[in-house]
Amino acid sequence: MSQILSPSETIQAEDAVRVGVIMGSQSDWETMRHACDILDELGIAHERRIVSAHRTPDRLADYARTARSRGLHVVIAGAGGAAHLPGMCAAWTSLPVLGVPVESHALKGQDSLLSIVQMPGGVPVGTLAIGKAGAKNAGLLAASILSLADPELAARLDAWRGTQTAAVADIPVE
Ligand code: RP5
Repeated sequence: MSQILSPSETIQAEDAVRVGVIMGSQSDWETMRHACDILDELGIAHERRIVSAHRTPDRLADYARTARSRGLHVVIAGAGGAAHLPGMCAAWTSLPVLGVPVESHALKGQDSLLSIVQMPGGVPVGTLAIGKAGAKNAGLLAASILSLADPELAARLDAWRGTQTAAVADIPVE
C-alpha cells in the first residue's frame, strides 16, 4: 500500500498515491510511522519521504511544487525543533498540509509546536498535537479530507471510529 522512495530516486508518485508523508529526519520516523499506520489501516495509498527544510531545501521545493500535479491530495509533514518543514511545504503548494510537531529532546516539542502552528495569515498549516497522537490524528484527518470525495473510504473511516468506540470499556479494571 505504501510506497517508500529512496532520497536519490526521482520524485514520481504513482497515480493511486494520494497522501505524501514527509519528515525532516530519519529520527522523526518513530513518530511519523503512526500516521502511516493509520493510512495503511484505512487502505490509503501513500508515500514516505525524508525531506528537510534545512538540510535538503531543494528536495523540499521539488517535492512540494510538484505534489498536486503528481496526484497527491494531502501532505502530512512532521518535524521537530525549528520545524519549518510544514510551513515551507505549504508555501510551495496549496494542497492541505497537516503539520505534526515531533517531540524534541530540549523542549519536549513545544518548540516544534510553536514553529508549526504560528503561521502568518495566508499560508495555512493544519497543526496537530505533539508526537504520536498528532501523527495518528494527521492520518485520520487526511482520511477525513479524502473521504469527502470517496464514499467507500468514508465508510471505512466510520467503521474505524465505530471499532474505537466499541473498544472503550464501561468500567476501569485494576
Ligand atoms: C528536524 O530536526 C527534524 O525534523 C528532527 O525532528 C530534528 C532533529 O533531526 P536529527 O538531528 O535527529 O536528524 O529537522
